[in-house]
Amino acid sequence: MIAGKTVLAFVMAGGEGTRLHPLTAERSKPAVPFNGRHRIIDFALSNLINSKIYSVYLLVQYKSQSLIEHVRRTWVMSPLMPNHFITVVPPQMQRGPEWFQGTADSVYQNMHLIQSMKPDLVIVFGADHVYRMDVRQMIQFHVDNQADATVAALPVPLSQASSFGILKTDGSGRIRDFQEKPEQAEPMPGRADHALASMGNYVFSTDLLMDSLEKAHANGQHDFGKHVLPTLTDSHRVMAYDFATNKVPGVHDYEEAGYWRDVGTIESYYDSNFDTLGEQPRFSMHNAQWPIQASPDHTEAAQLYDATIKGASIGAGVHVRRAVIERSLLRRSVHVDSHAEVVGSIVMDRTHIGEGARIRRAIIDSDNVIPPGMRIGYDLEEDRRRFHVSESGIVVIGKGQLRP
Ligand code: ADQ
Repeated sequence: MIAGKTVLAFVMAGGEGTRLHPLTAERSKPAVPFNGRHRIIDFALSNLINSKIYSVYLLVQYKSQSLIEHVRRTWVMSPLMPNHFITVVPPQMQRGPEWFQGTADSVYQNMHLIQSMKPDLVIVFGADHVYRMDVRQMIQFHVDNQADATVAALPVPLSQASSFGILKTDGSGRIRDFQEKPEQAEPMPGRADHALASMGNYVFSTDLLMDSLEKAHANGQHDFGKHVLPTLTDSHRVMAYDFATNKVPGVHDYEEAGYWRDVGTIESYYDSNFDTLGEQPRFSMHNAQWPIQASPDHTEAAQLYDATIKGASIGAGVHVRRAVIERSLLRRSVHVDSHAEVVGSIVMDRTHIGEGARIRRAIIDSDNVIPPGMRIGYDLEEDRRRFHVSESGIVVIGKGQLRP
């Protein structure tokens, strides 16, 4: 029970993540590794579990194998508690021959799960964001305001508004207008350079959700942001929950208040990883009172020999010999040979960096072997011919793209 209500959670983890290519070439966006040991999905799931919301269906679709394996390893609930589960739900064509056609359709196709549990409230959360949130506070807000639906919201710079659902609220916080990714968003009252954006996290009263999903389906509509929410704001009490009011314990003063990032592009993914580095990071991965769980790992400790390490995150099983690692994140079992240099880069599991290689401003996915002496990030023209290079010049090497 949260705020006196029974709650069922759906986490929509089926996103294709095309803008994160090639990191999403073999896995869905929520399964993309983040920081030293995590995957992006771990934020949404940790927030729910830390909020004592234990009945969770995880809706998966595209390239879900690695996500399913990660959830099986990391997110096992006690078999003794029948209402405590994180269950992966692939499309089962329960309502016709089609895959999930969009976010609303993914829940529509699983309405039988709502009918069998009969919760008071259904919460529907995205799986693609880096943040800490006490979800109970949002549910309490929904109940206190006698809302039919509640959308978590925060201001974003106007220049980014076309990537989000943009809300207009009245003085009481009730949403009067919802536009999904408008070309030209109107600024918020009192903040000329910002618009109020949906975080893609919703609380619904159960009856309204079921009714809206049936109607949307009958009209050939499949998306919460494009279809369901814009049609509800006139007829129902849909409230905006101000994420800035959400308080999570254990956050340090130096961290950015209300940190939340949609890590949907290579740039935002790269920046958000680096936000976790430093003596006073913008977003600390260390918070004993609100932990972000990662998969249990029995890899041996890292071993560093005559290495120069400046501001880095070093995962278990990493071996560095007489090399320089600067402002970088090395995930599990990365090997760096003598005289190599890794600067401003993210290097994922089991990648081997050969002797004398020099890597700058790159993301190297798992299972690559970088040949001795190779330069990456120094000549972007050359890098473009062999690798993916993002708009701002971050070189991305896909999983296992370089093998001997
Ligand atoms: P987007 O992030 O563009 O906008 P979308 O790509 O639909 O929306 O993804 C939302 C969530 O649903 C993600 O976690 C994704 O993995 C998942 N998802 C997408 N398609 C799915 C499918 N077919 N089956 C299952 N899961 C699926 C949304 C909202 C905006 C809001 C932003 C905030 O539509 O209004 O501003 O999120 O980032």
